[in-house]
Amino acid sequence: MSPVLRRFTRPALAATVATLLLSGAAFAQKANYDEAKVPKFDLPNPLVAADGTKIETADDWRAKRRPELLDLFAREMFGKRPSVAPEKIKFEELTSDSNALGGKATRKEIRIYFDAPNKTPKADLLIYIPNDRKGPAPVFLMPNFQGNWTTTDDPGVAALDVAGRTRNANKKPDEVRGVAKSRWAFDKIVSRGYAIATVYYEEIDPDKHDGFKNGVHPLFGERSDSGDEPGSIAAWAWGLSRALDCLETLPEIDAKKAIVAGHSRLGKTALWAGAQDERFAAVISNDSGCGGAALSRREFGETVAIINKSFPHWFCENFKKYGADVDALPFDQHQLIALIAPRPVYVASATLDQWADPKGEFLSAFYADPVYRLLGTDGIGEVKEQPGPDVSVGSTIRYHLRTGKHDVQDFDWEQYLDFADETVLKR
Ligand code: GTR
Repeated sequence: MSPVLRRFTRPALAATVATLLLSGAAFAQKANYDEAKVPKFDLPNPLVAADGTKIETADDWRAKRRPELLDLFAREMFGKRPSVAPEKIKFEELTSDSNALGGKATRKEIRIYFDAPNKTPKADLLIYIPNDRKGPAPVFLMPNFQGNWTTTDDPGVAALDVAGRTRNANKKPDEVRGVAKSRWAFDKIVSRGYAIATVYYEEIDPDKHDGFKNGVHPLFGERSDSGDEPGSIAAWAWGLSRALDCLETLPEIDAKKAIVAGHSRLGKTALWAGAQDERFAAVISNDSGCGGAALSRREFGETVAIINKSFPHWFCENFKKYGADVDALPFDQHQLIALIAPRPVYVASATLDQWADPKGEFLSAFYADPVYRLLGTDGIGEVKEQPGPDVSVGSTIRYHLRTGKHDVQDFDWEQYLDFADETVLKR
């Protein structure tokens, strides 16, 4: 008997064996942080179609491989793309103040109704638009975790008692005003000529598993047992596209230069939103990890088995079967990045965020490169390996590994602003 097994008492051992039998994925549920234990794997080739055809031209990619991959990610991971009759979506400007951020910006709050006749569900978009601009401003769209009023001390932003919220649920909304402001470099962004729009993700869909009865899910119609009904990430991504619809209505905003960004679970969301909705001019994944930029087959840090167990509502049912066998996935996350091509994409990691597998995040960016090249860009440029901390590398595909924890910090924003200047603005 191995020393590990000997440590169990008999009943505990029986219980463990039962758990292992119940879940083939149980072995994978302890996170590995040892590079030497990363399994050997072959990555699916983004430029070979499911029927074995080589994808050799940009037209082949567009006509055959891109739709096929989008469909596979929808069917096997995020769930199919939700839809709601466009006439149900309405926008209402609630506030507008041209003297925000010490006079540098105009602040707007716009309510998005997802089912206008019923006034609910709805989500408020908070926007800061630079006052010093020559024309419509390019814009970052980035969802937030705790409410628009937590991103800033600005007392002009409404604090709302959002139904179904899972964070700070025992606190009055006003008690958490500004708590997340270190992640939101509003001043820096606006001073560089960009607008920034944010929406509280739990207004789109609360982050809990209630059988998809709350948030926007009921609008998507009766759920079948097909296994590809949309999970929460699909719903949040859909909400970001509706936020972009709203930005398109504002003359002060250049919605053709909208960059969708997200941190962590919302980084996964930004990637899926950007992959599907080609109106997004660029995509930023900040520490998105498993189910985002990190390669699933590395099983380093959080794994497909672990994420499906902890967050069963994020992905569709079909994704669950891959926890026990990631090699059976018909794609890996480099192909999610490739679906953004030829549009610029930024993947960022943090040194202390091993749970998100920084190396796996880099490798996804790296292995998306052939698609970017096929589509006529310079992809990741001359980069051949993951860089050390605190340097931004690449070209149309960019990457950095920030020193520090799982977070969004000023260093990250500085890189994103340079990236936006050098890619989106120059196009
Ligand atoms: C973690 C989860 C990650 C990441 C993170 C977050 O608990 O395991 O996949 O999404 O939450 O969103 O903060």
